[in-house]
Amino acid sequence: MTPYKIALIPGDGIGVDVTDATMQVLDAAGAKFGFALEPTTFPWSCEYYLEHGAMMPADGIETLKGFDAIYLGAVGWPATVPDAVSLHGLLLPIRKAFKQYANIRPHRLLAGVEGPLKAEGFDILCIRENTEGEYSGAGGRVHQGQGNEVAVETAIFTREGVERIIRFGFEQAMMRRKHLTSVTKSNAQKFSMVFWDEVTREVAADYPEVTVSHMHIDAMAAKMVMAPQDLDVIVASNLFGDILTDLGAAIQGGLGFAASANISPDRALPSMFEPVHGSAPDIAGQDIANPIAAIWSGAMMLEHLGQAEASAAVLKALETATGQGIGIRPGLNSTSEITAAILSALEA
Ligand code: GGG
Repeated sequence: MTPYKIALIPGDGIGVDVTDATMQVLDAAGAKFGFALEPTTFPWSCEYYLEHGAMMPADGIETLKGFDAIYLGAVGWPATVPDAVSLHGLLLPIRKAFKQYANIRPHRLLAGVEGPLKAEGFDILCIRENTEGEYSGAGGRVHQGQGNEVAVETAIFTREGVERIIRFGFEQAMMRRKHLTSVTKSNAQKFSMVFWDEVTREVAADYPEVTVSHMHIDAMAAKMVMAPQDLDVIVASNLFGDILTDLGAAIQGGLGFAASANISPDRALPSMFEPVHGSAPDIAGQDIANPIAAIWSGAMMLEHLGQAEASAAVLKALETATGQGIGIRPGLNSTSEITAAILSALEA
């Protein structure tokens, strides 16, 4: 069988540690299920930026076009490169160029993990709009450094962009418990978010089996803490989804457990898989980062590549390890111990 061509971007900090762990597990899954991954590693990162003045080469997007999928560790090294530069120089352009408009982030408790709320039975799928909205990069600053300085950042919501993410959310809800909550702030943001609500109602007409709720972001934050078990699929804008998924990660035990997929429904374009967490420079290279979120993201990549059985086996191995108490709390096990436990469960 032809190997899957994977563009590997370990990035910065613990991105490198968890990418290495993930590839060990995915390679083992390939050996077990009869497929191979052919990774090509790209050193695009803050270190690359310091050397070349850009997070990736000018033809970086063109280079990624020929791959079946992209796997990314983490980006950011704020001591040397401002976060806005690293994010807008690598992650966001890739999401936009390949129309990876659906950022899927699953939140649930893995076996053996309690999380701070002990929210047993909570199982949320957050669908975050990934290519426009508040992260469009439209805006500017004038009179910089002066008393009359002005900064403007425009959130862009297009009918195409809103409609397709809402529809994506409904499709996911149809495969789950058939409940969708659309998150806005349409009482305060009277143009974009009212528009979002209108489009949600239009799309909902095509999915009569799905129960729809509308919530404001502040109320949703409270709801996720008070009664996360009541939620199924959440659809939110780029910024709101980014914030809510860190909250979801906290409820599931921490950012070390939060996986994500940036999906381009256009199969001719590569989708990108990455843990939700950042590069955590303070713990980089010390063999202490939790690789679970990264490996779970790798399992999502296998599923996207059509290797559903292997994907399920990786997730099962992951939960066998956590069920045995491995990696369930920060500092309990090293990166290599957690990876070894997952590998041994997978190979059993
Ligand atoms: N592994 C993901 C990563 O490096 N995240 C850094 C970050 O700040 N991401 C913001 C975003 O996902 O939009």
